[in-house]
Amino acid sequence: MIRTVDSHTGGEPTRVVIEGGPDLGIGSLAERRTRFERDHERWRAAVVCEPRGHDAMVGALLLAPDDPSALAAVIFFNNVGTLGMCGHGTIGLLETLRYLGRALPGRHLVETPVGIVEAELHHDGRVGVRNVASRRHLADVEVDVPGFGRVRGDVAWGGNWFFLVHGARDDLERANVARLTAEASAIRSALERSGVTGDDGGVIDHIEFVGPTPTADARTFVLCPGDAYDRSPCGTGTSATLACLYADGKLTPGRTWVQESVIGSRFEAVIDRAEGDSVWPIITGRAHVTATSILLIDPTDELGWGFT
Ligand code: PYC
Repeated sequence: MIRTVDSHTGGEPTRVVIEGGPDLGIGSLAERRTRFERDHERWRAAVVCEPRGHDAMVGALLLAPDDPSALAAVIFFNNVGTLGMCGHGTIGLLETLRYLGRALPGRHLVETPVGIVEAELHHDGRVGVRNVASRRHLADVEVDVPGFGRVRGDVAWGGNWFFLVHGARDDLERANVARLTAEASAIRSALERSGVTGDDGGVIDHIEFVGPTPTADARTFVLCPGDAYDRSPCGTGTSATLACLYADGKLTPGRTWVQESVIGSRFEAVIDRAEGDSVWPIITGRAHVTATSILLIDPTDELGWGFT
């Protein structure tokens, strides 16, 4: 029996596991994430994949924090593996903990495998997440993408590795999701073939198109590692955008940046601090609880451990 609370943040779902998760032993959260990836693949798929979930579902395994002053520790996961950090998921987690009576308005520390983030739960329900240090690693990288020609973009870290494509060829509209998905997926494969990685050797598994819109500073389409697109403006992707804008001298600390998703939901973002190449963004959005559930795994169900 696995107890969960579902929410969505700007349309992107988060399923927080509050009871019934695997025993990951002791150690740092990064070590516990490695154990989770090595030993609990089936459990991950059972929680987020069909028939209980779907490709866009992001899970959040709630764990005891190492630091007793932190509110929680969390490992985010999706249809194909784990994530370093997740902005929309952290907003969903805080709303879930508020709903459960476990978080009051104010500032809370949340441990993630890539560092501690600070989440401020506002009285009106908005949540501001001060993300891990974000930075641009490579500017103007050119890759040959079969079927799409030469594509240029920046490689940046926002808690996950992103490739931010310069100049989207399609409008960033829902009607174009299939084409945007095909192009982003081809770009990700091309980057992998060309050996372009993050500065820690990390796979660039998120692809982001950024384009203009009359209703915000930018509109984005983000393809996540398992080929689902982010319905929200993507918190870690927005952080990567801010890092690139800062590196180009186009955004200074303190100025609000509004980023819109391909379905029109919005995050407000601001660079709270900058030092050297790094910026510490605060991403603010709102989540809503949609369900509380007990997930059951029938041992006689051949598809009960999930499928994609
Ligand atoms: O909001 O950071 C985010 C995120 C990552 C993957 C899906 N959402």
